[in-house]
Amino acid sequence: MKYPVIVALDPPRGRDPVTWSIKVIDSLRSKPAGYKIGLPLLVRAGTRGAADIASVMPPEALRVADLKLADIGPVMILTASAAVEAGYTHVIAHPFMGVEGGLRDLADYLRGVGAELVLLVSMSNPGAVIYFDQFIDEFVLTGSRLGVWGYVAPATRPHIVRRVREVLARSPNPSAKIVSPGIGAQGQRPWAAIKAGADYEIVGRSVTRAESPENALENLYGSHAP
Ligand code: BMP
Repeated sequence: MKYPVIVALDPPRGRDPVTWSIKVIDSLRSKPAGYKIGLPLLVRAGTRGAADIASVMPPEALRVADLKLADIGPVMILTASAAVEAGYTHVIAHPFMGVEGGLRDLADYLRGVGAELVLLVSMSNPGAVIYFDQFIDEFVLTGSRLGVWGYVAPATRPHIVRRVREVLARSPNPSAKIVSPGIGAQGQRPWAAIKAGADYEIVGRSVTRAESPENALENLYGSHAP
């Protein structure tokens, strides 16, 4: 890993999602810490396509399935298991369904197969202040009870990242990870979330849609050291 970045593979419309993703990964190789796929890729490429994409990622890369799960436990397991079987190591879920009959089932399933749960505690869009931001502490404490690997918190509002880090510091697992989207295309500068306490920044379009994703990543991260 050269940069603490997870690259979001959201293929543009009109491009073959698998070919496009493999080209991005070929350009970036091990420079980012990992790669993230989500519904824009899965609904078009299916789990077979997602598996082909996972198979070209460097072995040490974090392979994040951004499913943003929000359902009853057994149904979340059906979805998460498809991503795990396709080679993904980390699964993102919403927290607001709660633990009983929801997140506990998912956490137990993922632990059993050696995969990791990541909870979304707030989002990078401005509207997230209305609901998500009201429950940051509760969401982090929920994750802490479940022993989650980490949390998604918005790079666009660094005070939320700082708050998650503060709550984690008093929790049983202070070294849980924070991953932060919102760099580049959504307006935030590289390293802003890392400086606020995140472990990884999520970057999509400003890297993946460049002529050379490698040069774009270097231009974003190499020239603005923290
Ligand atoms: P981009 O850098 O192109 O804006 O991509 C950001 C990525 O992070 C997208 O895959 C998006 O789904 C995801 N994301 C986000 O932008 N904000 C959030 O709060 C949570 C996300 O998962």
